[in-house]
Amino acid sequence: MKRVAIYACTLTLLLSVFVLPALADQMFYDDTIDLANWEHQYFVNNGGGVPYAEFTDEGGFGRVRIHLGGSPTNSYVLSAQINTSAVYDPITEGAIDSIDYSELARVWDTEFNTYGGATMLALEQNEQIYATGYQNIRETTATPPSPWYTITFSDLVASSFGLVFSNGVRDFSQNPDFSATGTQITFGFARNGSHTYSFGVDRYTDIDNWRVEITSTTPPPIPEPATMLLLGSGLIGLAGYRKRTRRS
Ligand SMILES: [Ca+2]
Repeated sequence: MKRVAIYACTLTLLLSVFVLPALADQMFYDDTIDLANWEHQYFVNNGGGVPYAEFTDEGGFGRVRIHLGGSPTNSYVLSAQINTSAVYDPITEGAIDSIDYSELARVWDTEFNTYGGATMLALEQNEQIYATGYQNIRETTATPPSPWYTITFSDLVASSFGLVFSNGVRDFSQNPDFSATGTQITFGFARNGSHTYSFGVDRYTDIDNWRVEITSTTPPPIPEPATMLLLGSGLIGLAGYRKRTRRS
């Protein structure tokens, strides 16, 4: 019985020290891409034609259509999709130390021998969109539709995100506020594409299993009651055990 008791107390102590602070971490996940949870906006830069983007529900996954305009100037579109249920509040949940992101992505259709589209992690803070650098979704040699690829971004910090201007350009000298005084952050993803052709084209890329993992090791200034209770009961339990062993 004594051995069981000391194990229980030690386990409780370990839990209070190592497990509970990790509760500050947060994970957002969407494996159906239900559009009811997503807001969509896009940013374009083009002197000819009318570029735009669409976000559609394909039954269990999502599809972003980017329509690029024709000449005379280079056409660029950044399409931002924000998951309105993926809200992180640094004030109550702690400063963000780093973010890992992954998604399943494929190119459904594209023109000629291009990448078809690129993806990035995006977020909204103070009604501004920020996005990371991009990763192309496929090799140019593959004929679409491509297989589903797992795309990952690791150890992202505030400076990994640049403010998105109305023409889709990202400014990496302006970053979101990940500190413990930062306002609410809503996560999503972005797609972009560009071309210099004299005619309009459509590029379609699909997304599934959207996943954002937030690490916030900065502990809140006041320990949560659950932590105090666990730590307290662990210490009291160990003290009690010591007393009893001394007597015997
Ligand atoms: Ca799915």
